Amino acid sequence: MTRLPNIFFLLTFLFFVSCGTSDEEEAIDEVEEVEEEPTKTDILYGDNFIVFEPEITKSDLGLWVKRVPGDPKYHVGTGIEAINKGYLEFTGNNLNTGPATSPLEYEFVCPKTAQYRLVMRMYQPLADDEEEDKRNDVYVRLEGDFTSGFVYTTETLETDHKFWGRGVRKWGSTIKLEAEVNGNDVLTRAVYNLKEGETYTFTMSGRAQGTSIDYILFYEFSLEASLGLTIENHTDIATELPENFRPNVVE
Ligand SMILES: [Ca+2]
Repeated sequence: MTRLPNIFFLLTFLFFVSCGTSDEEEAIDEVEEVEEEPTKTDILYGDNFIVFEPEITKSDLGLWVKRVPGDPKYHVGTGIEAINKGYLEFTGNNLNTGPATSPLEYEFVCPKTAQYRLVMRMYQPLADDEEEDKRNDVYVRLEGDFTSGFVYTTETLETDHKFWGRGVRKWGSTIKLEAEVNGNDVLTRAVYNLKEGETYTFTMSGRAQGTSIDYILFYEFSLEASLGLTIENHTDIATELPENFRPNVVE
């Protein structure tokens, strides 16, 4: 008859041990969540997009200059300010063109097999007398296991080509490549067939002096239809795409 109280004691003991373990697990989960807080040095991966600040490159900035508040050349603007209050301005070559200079590399892993379009938030620091087709382009190329998703050959997308757009004294975007297709000069979107889990190296080099890049975005091309996006000259991608398509914002 003395066994029953002993069993009761044992079960009670196990109950409290069990509760204790559960609390510890919750505490560990909380610590892990804190450690996973994003920083602006991260590439932000969505289900169907990849976005990052140009400043996160591990390459030497060369003739690219970081513009931040307090710099007299920092563009505040009237709309959405530069994300994370910073961007890179290319200071080499001239306002029209020049060789691919100061290459900046970015390595990312594709989150989902799909077609992705490249766009960048871009600003042209034009003087009053300068035409709107100046200070508006960079060179881009991509390395990795991919094929071209539109009219350009894969080889074209693997080598430096002009990537341009409009952001006339305000934040706009670079949205089109310029390259030959069957002997003709073609200016249209750059679309890449990327594979989930593959690592890609994206390279942006300076072309026209003054071209300023706030952030770089690859988004699944089908979103243009499903979200009803209009991506054309002068579009500010920060306002045209949903807010979560911007880089992590860190105060
Ligand atoms: Ca930025």
